[in-house]
Amino acid sequence: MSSFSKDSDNSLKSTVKPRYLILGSGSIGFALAKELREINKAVIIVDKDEAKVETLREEGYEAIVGDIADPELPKQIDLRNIVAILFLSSDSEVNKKGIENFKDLVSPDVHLFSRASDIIKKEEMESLGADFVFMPSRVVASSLSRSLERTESAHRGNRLAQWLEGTKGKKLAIVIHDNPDPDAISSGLALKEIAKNLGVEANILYHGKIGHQENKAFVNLLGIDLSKMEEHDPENFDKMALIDCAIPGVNNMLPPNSYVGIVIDHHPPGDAEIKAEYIDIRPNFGATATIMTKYLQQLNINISKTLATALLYGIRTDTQDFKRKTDPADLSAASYLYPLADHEILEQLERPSMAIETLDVLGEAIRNRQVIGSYLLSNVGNIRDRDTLPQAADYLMSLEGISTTVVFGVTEERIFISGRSNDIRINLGEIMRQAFGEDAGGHATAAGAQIPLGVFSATKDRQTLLRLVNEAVVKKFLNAVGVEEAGE
Ligand SMILES: [Mn+2]
Repeated sequence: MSSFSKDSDNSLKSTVKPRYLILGSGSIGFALAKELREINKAVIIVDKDEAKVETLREEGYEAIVGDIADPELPKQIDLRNIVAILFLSSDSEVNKKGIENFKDLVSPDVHLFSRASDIIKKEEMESLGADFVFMPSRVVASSLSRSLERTESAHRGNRLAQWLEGTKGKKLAIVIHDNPDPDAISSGLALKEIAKNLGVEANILYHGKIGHQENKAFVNLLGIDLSKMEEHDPENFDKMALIDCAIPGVNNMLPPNSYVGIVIDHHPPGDAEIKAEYIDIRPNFGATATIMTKYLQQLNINISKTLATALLYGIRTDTQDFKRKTDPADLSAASYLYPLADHEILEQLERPSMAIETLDVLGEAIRNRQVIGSYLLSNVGNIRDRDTLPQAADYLMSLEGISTTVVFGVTEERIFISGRSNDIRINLGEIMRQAFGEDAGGHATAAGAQIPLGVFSATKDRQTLLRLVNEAVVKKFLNAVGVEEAGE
């Protein structure tokens, strides 16, 4: 502490400040130096043009006259604390020489950035040791395409808003594809929200089934309001929107020649002619929910937790968690939705199969319960996931008059037993050990055991095996707690 005075501490800081060495102060080099200085980075600029160097110095830059290709150049520069060297000459050969001159004189932690005129030069620079090589034409092109996308997206937002404003006071049918998935459902929900913001009342209509358990859970957990097409004739609406599908009668129940107001979809349209007043099809996107998220952003519409969760789940399922047909737009939409979403619900949706098995096991446990005094024992039969047992044992504790529960089931090799108790007279862990041997244990209020099926392996059919297991477990447990089994 005492070895640094305030002054020496300051000077330490200034020498430690990382510096960027810019070689070549053409339009790119100078623009970059300016940007780096704006974000408070230290830069040193080298250029062979003396007048230019003079001007740079007048503007307060640290600048040196030098030739990038000159092998003596590195010796003229203080290379301490250099974090990156940027070779920015428009002449690729000059940059290559520069890379060769500097590469062995600086630590491998120093990043070497270089400008190349074409892909061949880029590869040559990379093999010379450049860490990052860019081609100005490509950088400009990709920046332009991003700007274009932004402008387009603003334009589309305006067009959709205009269309909806023209529909104000009327009723809109939002038709999503048959047997809708989370992408279709969440996209329909988003359009409904946008419409509501612009004074248009809408219903989401579908035909078929909300099939998978996951999709049912999705609709239920988020409380999404959908109507069956059979119950709401689309003919009774003033306008119609097709979402996550594009052609009347194709993957939806609309009559083939229906007049459509809006189509928003991400499926490649193929050869079919799409007819609608407003069409937005973006086949490069992984999900229609991504397109809808863009609209919500563009139109500055408040995204509720439910809507954000739905759209995020829609994007994730349609892109299979960004593993299939994913566009950067899908990722940016997802990252926009992420902080707005309900992660507890998303987590529940991610483990639906287990939740459903838990329900099945719970159902079995309730059906097969055997109550002896305040003890409840239940054999749930075959199980795949042993974690469902403690959940069932927990749940059954809420039944009236029950102070101890024991739920057991059988996998291919073992009997698993799980118990809960709030009976202060017994220590369930002890009882389990007494009843089922050393592979048992736990606490006074929560315990478990497992028994290899070896003992029963001679049993031919599964039904008989389950019956024998049941008899043995119930008997052993009741013996351990000192209760006579009634009626045996
Ligand atoms: Mn889709």
